[in-house]
Amino acid sequence: MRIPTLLALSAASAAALPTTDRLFKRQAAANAPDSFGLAYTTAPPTADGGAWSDAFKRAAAITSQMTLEEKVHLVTGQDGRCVGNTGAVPRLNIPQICLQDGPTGPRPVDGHTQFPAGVTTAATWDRDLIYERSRAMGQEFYDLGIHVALAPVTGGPLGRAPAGGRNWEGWYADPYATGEASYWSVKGLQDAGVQATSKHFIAYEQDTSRNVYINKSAGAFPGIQLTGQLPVSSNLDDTVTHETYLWSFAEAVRAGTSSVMCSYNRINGTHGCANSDALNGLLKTELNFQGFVVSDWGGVWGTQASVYGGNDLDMPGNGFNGILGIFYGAELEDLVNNGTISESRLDDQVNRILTPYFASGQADKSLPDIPFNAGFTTLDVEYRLVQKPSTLDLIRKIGEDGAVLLKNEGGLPLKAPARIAVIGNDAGPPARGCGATGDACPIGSNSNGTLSDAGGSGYSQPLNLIYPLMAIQEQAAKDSSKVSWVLNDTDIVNVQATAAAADVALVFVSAWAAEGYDRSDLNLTGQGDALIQAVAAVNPNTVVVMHIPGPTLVESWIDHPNITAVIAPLLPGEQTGPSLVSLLHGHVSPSGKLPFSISKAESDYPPNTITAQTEAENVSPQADFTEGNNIDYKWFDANNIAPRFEFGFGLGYSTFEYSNIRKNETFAFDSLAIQKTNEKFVGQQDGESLYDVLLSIEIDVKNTGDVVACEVAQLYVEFPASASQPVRQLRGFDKVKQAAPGSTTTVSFPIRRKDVATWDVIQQKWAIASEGVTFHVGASSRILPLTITHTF
Ligand SMILES: *[C@@H]1O[C@H](CO)[C@@H](O)[C@H](O)[C@H]1NC(C)=O
Ligand SMILES: *[C@@H]1O[C@H](CO)[C@@H](O)[C@H](O)[C@H]1NC(C)=O
Ligand SMILES: *[C@@H]1O[C@H](CO)[C@@H](O)[C@H](O)[C@H]1NC(C)=O
Ligand SMILES: *[C@@H]1O[C@H](CO)[C@@H](O)[C@H](O)[C@H]1NC(C)=O
Ligand SMILES: *[C@@H]1O[C@H](CO)[C@@H](O)[C@H](O)[C@H]1NC(C)=O
Ligand SMILES: *[C@@H]1O[C@H](CO)[C@@H](O)[C@H](O)[C@H]1NC(C)=O
Ligand SMILES: *[C@@H]1O[C@H](CO)[C@@H](O)[C@H](O)[C@H]1NC(C)=O
Ligand SMILES: CC(=O)N[C@H]1CO[C@H](CO)[C@@H](O)[C@@H]1O
Repeated sequence: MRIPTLLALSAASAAALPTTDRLFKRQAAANAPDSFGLAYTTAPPTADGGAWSDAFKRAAAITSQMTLEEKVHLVTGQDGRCVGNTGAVPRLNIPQICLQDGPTGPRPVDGHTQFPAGVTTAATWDRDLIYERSRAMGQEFYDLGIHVALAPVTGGPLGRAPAGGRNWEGWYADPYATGEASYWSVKGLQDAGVQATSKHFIAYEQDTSRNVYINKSAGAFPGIQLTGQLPVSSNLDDTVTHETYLWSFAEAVRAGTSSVMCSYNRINGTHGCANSDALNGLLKTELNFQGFVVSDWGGVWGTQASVYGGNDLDMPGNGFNGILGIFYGAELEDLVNNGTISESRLDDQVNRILTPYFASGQADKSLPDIPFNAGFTTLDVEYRLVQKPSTLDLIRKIGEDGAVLLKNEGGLPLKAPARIAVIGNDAGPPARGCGATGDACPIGSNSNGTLSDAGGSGYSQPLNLIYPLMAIQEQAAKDSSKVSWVLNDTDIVNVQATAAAADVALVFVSAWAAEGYDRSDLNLTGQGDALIQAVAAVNPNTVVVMHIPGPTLVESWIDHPNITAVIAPLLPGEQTGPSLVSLLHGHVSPSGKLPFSISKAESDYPPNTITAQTEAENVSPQADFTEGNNIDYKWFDANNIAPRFEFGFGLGYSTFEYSNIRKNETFAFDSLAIQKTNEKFVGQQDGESLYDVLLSIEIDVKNTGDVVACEVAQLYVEFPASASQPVRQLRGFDKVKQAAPGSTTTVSFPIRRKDVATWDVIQQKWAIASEGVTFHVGASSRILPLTITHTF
């Protein structure tokens, strides 16, 4: 299916429509394909900002005192000590606002934490841990003097492409669950006093051909190839935009995110950072976003287009030697002076940057100074201890609760073995160390030790990487067990000799991923499969540990009778060793569940989710989202494909029984919105919100095993066939924590209007399923023993 070519309205005829029509008539007033989005000349200006009304007044009072030059300076990236810096206005006490990577912790500097990646945190399915991780991370950003954390990833990518290079930075291959994580991760960062950046808006689902703007006459950017190819265009219809890709950003706005980063990809042919439909329409009008849009670094391709299109802050602008394009600046000043861009639009840009700055409290209590220089040519890394001892406990717990036990035929927990063999490079220390100045731990290859985090701007240096072998030896010393190891994956002779002589062989494998490209396949990296097979051939108690960033094929060995357990801690951060040992030895029962599906073959996922063409083949590559809403498990359900391990699946050392599904029809107004969106629904009355809770579905979960354990209960909604929706869609989850053997816990899933609504393209509103829905509840997307129907 190709997206039909759109009728482009001229700016003049678009301006003739009343504001709301203009902003919602996307079919008509869309951005012309392969052009900049010039359809709207004004973004809806910031209003009182809901929760930010005082901050907005302070911002507006400052903005009104600024000269044109000062305003332009502020919205244009400047050289400075951070990866991104706004222009300061010292006369009015406005400092350079510092923006710094990234989603697994601040970088680069020594003394902070390498947190578990988003994907591992997602696998805990624990909103409290999602919040606590961001809160602790936010404190580290704050203590390093960073105003704006370039985190979290809130659904771009969402995980449409199983091989996506950056999926691990985000959460679940599902909009609802990613929405929950977006909300709690934004809130956690901001409660620590740092401003959050929700990214990447929108439909940023592949790194192949993301094609950053490079000023060819200014020089070359290290590692980025010069190309004349435009960024890939994500082409998706209105329904899929709302029901799948916008959902998690709505939750980020509800949590009060300070900023949203627009994406490198084009959307329906128009650059993400110049896309008026997306930024002015969806984000600033429909979601009522009151903060600032910041371009991804090199995401701006033209000043006028991007300011019209709804981007507020150009990054890195004059930073990085101007190589990623110096837009805004003098050109913006000219455009305002000659009336092409109204000064009120520029005022709005400034207000949008200053309002969350005031709201965050950062103007009233200056931050610690910044102990690094992350500029383009210099990288001065200093040591400032910002890691708290309690953060190590927290990330160890996330590592424990986010590891997914995929297979267990008696291999785990370990039964006080006398001799343990540890096999594989992924168990050991990185050969080149964990340098602070580069991303040496790891970058470019995963064959340099254990994979605790993946690569790119989402990578964060560990303070102390406690790798698996180290932690296993520490435990073995207490147990008087013998540990032998071979960390060379290709030294099969020694691998087999060592594995054969042990009571249990722990074989460590990984799959590498990094920003800037996508995985070339879904296989383990290097010799992973061969290594596992070599070990399993000689040891009847082989336990596989997988450090993986997303879907990874296990078919060539998963049914091997000598493989007695398989556990996937994903990317657990710097406490990777201790958290794994807790699970191996049964100090804690595993309770992680997959935030994506693992298939039997790569071809089982939706086809063509990575558009890969050279510049010669196609200067304007297109990614048509033909699978619609059916990403990940919804595709397997719709096409009756049996996955190897389904979305939401994970084992533990105990067992749980689900029973007694019932409704609790107590209504509750939305109590979570820090900023309210403008999302509308059919039949809406004054005072009602799309996020009001209509009823709750309750169930009982009993621990029927022998050990204290946690269990993630999940709720999926099935719409009537007439709604043309995915077979089942996740709309609730809850983690039963520390359930004692024999105990029963009541789980309650609140159902909001949006959870049982579909997007009505004609009315441009959500429509609650009037024919009613069926709720399915259970332990995974395919283990759903309980059902109940409800009519609204
Ligand atoms: C893309 O274009 C389609 C077709 O006109 C439209 O319905 C949809 O809302 C657009 N998506 C975005 C994100 O602008
Ligand atoms: C590109 O670089 C040239 C040479 O340094 C400079 O004159 C020009 O302004 C730059 N253009 C942009 C958009 O950065
Ligand atoms: C306004 O200024 C811009 C930037 O210098 C220039 O490209 C454009 O042609 C000018 N427009 C008018 C109407 O003067
Ligand atoms: C790993 O083992 C292979 C096969 O024995 C050998 O050729 C290679 O040199 C070893 N690598 C290292 C780093 O020792
Ligand atoms: C990935 O693994 C499968 C199954 O082991 C194998 O058939 C396939 O050739 C591998 N693909 C690549 C690109 O190595
Ligand atoms: C399992 O391990 C034993 C060694 O204990 C070996 O003899 C046997 O061949 C292995 N099984 C398979 C299927 O490789
Ligand atoms: C129904 O839900 C309300 C609100 O959460 C709660 O106060 C009440 O106890 C619940 N009733 C039953 C019977 O569980
Ligand atoms: C021992 C080992 O595998 N070293 C690798 C570490 O990473 C570098 C760079 O990617 C490779 O060249 C080495 O072979």
